[in-house]
Amino acid sequence: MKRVLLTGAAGTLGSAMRKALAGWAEELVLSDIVPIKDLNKGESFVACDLGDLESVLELVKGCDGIIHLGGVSVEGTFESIMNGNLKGVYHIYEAARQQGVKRIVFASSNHLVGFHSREERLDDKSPMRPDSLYGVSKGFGELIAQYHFDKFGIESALVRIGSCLPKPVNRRMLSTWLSEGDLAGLIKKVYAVNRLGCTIIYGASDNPWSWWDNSHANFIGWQPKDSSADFEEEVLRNDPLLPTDDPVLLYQGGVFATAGHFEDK
Ligand code: NAI
Ligand code: 15L
Repeated sequence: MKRVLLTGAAGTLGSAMRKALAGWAEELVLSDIVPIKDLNKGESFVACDLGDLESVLELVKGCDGIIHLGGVSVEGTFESIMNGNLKGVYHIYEAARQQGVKRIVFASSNHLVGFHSREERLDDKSPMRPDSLYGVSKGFGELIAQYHFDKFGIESALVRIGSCLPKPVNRRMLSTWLSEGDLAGLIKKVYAVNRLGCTIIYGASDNPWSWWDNSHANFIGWQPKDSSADFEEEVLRNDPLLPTDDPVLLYQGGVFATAGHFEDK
């Protein structure tokens, strides 16, 4: 890879991916609305609001790949989600189309399917059941990606990330955890595979209690190396058992599914 754009580079996953992908591309173009000053060799920074098309068109110029992590990452007002996630993802794909970028990693989310029961095992054919406006925005992003593949041949990995952090910290994450190393490994595979298409991938490590089946995406050759099993004892000790009738246990999205409508707060 010569020049790869990393949006949301000042955020939690952006910061983790900067470290994990160091040296992978000749140049990693970091972008965010929050400034980044501690640039390493091979990194540059461009401040950009994803809601502004002209700035995004300029940002994407000369890139041969995009890792799109930027935007609102939890539930919020429709206004904030519209700018960061709806306009943001459209602008990224429109810029890719105009500037000739052929492959994108889109950080989708498990909250796009968060209203499925924890009893279900999901794959790429499972219906979208968003648990929040945030989840809805990820569905919009996936459809924008599909449209750009069908009409313009721009390939995407639609990574429905579970919970990506250094280690799982509650019982739910024994199912949803994705290690930062496994996410970086997936990104590398996505850019190495000959033909990607527009493929949904559940972003989870090799967790014994996973709710998700990625066998449709085996052709990418991604095999997560980490497992929440290594943290099971610690998690079970620190996260008290809830009463079995607590509704938060019903849904894969957890509190995103049981919370009220954000705008009512
Ligand atoms: P984060 O909130 O830490 O980072 C998001 C970054 O996007 C922030 O630095 C923020 O300044 C930037 N941003 C927000 N609005 C923007 C705008 N209008 N223009 C430019 N930049 C803007 O989120 P995190 O945890 O790093 O997640 C990264 C991506 O992965 C997000 O798209 C999130 O939805 C997705 N994701 C993350 C999961 C996780 O476990 N961390 C799970 C599922 C999905
Ligand atoms: C997400 O989509 C969020 O970005 C992250 O903050 C976590 O809440 C994660 O899902 C999760 O479900 O654990």
